[in-house]
Amino acid sequence: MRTQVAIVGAGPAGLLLSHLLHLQGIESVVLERRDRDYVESRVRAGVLEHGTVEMLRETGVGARMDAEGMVHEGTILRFDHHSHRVDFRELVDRTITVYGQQEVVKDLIARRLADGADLRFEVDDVAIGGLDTDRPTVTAGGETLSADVVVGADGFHGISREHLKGLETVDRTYAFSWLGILAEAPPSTAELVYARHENGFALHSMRSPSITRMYLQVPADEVLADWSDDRIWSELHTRLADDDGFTLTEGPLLDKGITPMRSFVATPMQTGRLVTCGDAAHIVPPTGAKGMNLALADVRVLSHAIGGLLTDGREDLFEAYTDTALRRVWRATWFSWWMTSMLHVQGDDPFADRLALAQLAQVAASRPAAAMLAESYTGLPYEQGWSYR
Ligand code: FAS
Ligand code: PHB
Repeated sequence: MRTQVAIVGAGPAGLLLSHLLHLQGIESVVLERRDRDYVESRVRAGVLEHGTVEMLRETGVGARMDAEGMVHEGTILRFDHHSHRVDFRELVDRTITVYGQQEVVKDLIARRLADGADLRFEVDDVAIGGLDTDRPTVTAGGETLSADVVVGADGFHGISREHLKGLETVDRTYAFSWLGILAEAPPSTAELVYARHENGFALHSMRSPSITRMYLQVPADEVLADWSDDRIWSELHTRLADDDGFTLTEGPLLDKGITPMRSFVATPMQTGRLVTCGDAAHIVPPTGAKGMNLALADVRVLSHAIGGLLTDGREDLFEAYTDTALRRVWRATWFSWWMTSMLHVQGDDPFADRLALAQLAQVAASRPAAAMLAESYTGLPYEQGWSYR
């Protein structure tokens, strides 16, 4: 069999790429090793940048997001038991939308299937070959698919990155992880609260008017079994408390898990006609809410580059993909590291902890510092000339 683009992975990156290519009349096949229910129920990111919202809306997959997503015009930084609001609308005239990653995935799968896409779930033993030709292949389930381009959208633990020639990786692991919960409880705040308490970081986010999403900083090697529901709630009350009467509403836990924190960038993001995007190429700590947004920003550039290659015979855009994508990847990697360093307690480094508090005070007191946070958090403007078509 043959196709124009073979995509490994049906996460947000693989699915959006398949959709954006379809809008250009370019066919693709998506091969996903998990089943559809698993992919649609994985609880991960929760915040969509301004540009992500516009891209999903403009490409016809934003209707449910616009109906159910929660638009936020600011966020709260809480330290020394006081809250400081960063006003996105006033500072940069942009907003974010709280809408779970799994909802984006459901919307993309529904649209791709409605458009007759070749989405293959529960595909085992995917293998990539023919990379020294301009007809690379993907083999799975005993069938070989030849393509003009193979895309590794297979996440951090995927198989595509290992095929990249001259691969160089840089990374940083952090001495802490995030314990995340999903609770059947109405959010106790209208906007996200990022709290830096002497016990550690806590984040109050949400998924809907009746579902709250929260996180606690825990040691990197923490064991989930050591955290009873009562202990989780007790620590959330402690870390989120302020001197202005904040109260936290509890509810039954629907999900809990521990996510390690790392920064990771692999270059190049392409070899011949194999190209990677999203978590297959880079990982950021979730503090800045960049992970999924950065994956989708890669796809915006990549869909334009593949369109240029396969529709207009332009090699230049495709060859420039890595350098173009990396400019945003590194700015988002810096921002995610900066937010993580500012908000998490390092414990064994009192100098770093004092710097973090000073950085928070700077953001709270200085309009330019607050505007810099607001600009990156709501999403850097996309580069000129790189559209998704
Ligand atoms: P994904 O990992 O989402 O998708 C890759 C897909 O490829 C998966 O469906 C996988 O099953 C499939 N695959 C892998 N190997 C394969 C193979 N060999 N053959 C076929 N298919 C294969 N980001 C935030 O912004 N905020 C958060 O709070 C946040 N929380 C997170 C929590 C966790 C536990 C994790 C792991 C990530 C979190 N992220 C968060 C980051 C996350 O949202 C990613 O940035 C986002 O999923 C990236 O999307 P993709 O690049 O599509 O990769
Ligand atoms: C989430 O709602 O899952 C979320 C929100 C903001 C972050 C990280 C995670 O910075």
